[in-house]
Amino acid sequence: MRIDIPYRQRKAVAQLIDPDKVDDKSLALTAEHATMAKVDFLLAGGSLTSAPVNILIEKLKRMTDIPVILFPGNLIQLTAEADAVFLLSLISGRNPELLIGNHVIAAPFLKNVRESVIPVGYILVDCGGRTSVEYMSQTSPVPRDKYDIAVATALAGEMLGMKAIYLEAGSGASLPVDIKMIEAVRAEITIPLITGGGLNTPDKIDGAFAAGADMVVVGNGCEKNAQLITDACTVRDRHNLRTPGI
Ligand code: 1GP
Repeated sequence: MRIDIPYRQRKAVAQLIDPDKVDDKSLALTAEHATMAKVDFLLAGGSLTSAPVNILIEKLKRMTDIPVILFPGNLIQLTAEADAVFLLSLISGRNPELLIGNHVIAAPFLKNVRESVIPVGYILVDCGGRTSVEYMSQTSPVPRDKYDIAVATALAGEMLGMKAIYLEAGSGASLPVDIKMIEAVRAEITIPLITGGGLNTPDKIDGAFAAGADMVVVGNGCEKNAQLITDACTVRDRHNLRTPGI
């Protein structure tokens, strides 16, 4: 399936589901809430998981028609079950395995589903406190207030052919990516802008959309508050009504 991340035409909400944090009962509830709220995409993955992501994806596809995107935290999570795959390049870091090494290993596996592969320039931003991504990737995030570095990194990602830029605060971050950083990156790139990490209230989601994010990713917040995904979609709908086609 070919999936396009929206770009300026409309806003989208993606819900991240970590296979280790759901059982069959909570997954069925999550799928039901997401379907009712009209979530645009489900992202499946996590930094470090023990439960198999392919099983999670199979279950999700039985439970809902929402497109499922693999958001792989590592090579072990690679599967062709999803409707699309984020081929993440950690362009804020200087770890060669996460810039090309893992991609070389993944490419033969992904060649038969290549039309569903979405190359994403993944930019980790320091949002206070060390995140799992930072530790697991052994890379330094972009400092929270260095907007120019984030912009230059995002531009480089676009020029390298990435189809989207993901500004990541890290799952469960105490603060989301700074609004001014989202605005600065949005002003310069001409590909979809995704942000996530610490978006655990409707106000924070509203701020990210208002600053120019095309898609927000919510994860932890929904695990703690089931209403958040509905609220996130309400905020999305308000933006889409206000600025159709912008
Ligand atoms: C993590 O951006 C996602 O990759 C989601 O973060 O779990 O903090 O919502 P949260």
